Amino acid sequence: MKTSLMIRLMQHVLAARRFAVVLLVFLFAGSLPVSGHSGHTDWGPWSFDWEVKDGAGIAIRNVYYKHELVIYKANMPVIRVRYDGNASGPWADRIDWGNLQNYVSLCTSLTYGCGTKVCQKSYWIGSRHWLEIGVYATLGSYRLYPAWQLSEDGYIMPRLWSAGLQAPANHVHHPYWRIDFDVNGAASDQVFVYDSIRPNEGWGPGWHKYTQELNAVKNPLTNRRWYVRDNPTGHGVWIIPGPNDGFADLFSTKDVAPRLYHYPDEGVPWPFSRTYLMQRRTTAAYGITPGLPLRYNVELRHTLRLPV
Ligand SMILES: [Cu+2]
Repeated sequence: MKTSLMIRLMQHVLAARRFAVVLLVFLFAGSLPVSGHSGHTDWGPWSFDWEVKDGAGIAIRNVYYKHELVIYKANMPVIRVRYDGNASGPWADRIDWGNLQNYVSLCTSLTYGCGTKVCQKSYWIGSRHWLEIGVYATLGSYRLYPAWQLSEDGYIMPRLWSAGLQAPANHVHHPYWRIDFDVNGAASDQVFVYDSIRPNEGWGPGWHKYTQELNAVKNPLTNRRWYVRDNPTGHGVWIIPGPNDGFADLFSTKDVAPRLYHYPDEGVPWPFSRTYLMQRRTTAAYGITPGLPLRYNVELRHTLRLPV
């Protein structure tokens, strides 16, 4: 079973004037602590650090696309799991270095190996060239493979494959990705949402600018998607739900949650319990923000196959 969120890097989509690109990236691309659980990758137009830290699976950090900073940090701090009838759990699964198995020996098309537990490989799917960085973890009865796929033409796909049963019942895995966008640096980032039925509010048909922290859900009927952009340059990142990402439910009521950067929350592992979701900080207007952490949730449903 797998699930995905597609993020498309794109330039200048919204009605915005183009200014000279002022790169602020060097202010924010601080050096990474050196340990065996981290490294650096240059591949095609991409340059990023990676790390296994804070129970958040495989993270990418200081992500540059064509020499422009787009993401300060992106990881998967938790996978919440709910079993039908509470047959087991609920669980809040976190993947740390100790969960990782020696996967690299199984890693085919190996292009950039990283020690024994982090696999990087590149391959073509049709005419698109991809780099994938992933780790293979075991937690209880689960086998999990979280990965990031980055394409030469600007897609990032956070992925999670999983197998295994903790209890003989249908259940849903909810992976949460936490993405701290710093498009062209941390200053002046904005978040927009698109719905096909929204009248023009001045940003082009369908677009609405978020002016406070909020929680949102996906809506395929209106082709809902999000766009994080750097206001001065208009450069930005699309957040496009994948076709099999599922829907929010009573256990997991939010799909997308833009938040102001708040170091005490961002610099530590996932601080929440199995049943408590997201942050309840007071809302604040943002036009100019120091970074924009955004959380994205999908539902990965595992249904038992009935004996025949
Ligand atoms: Cu499962």
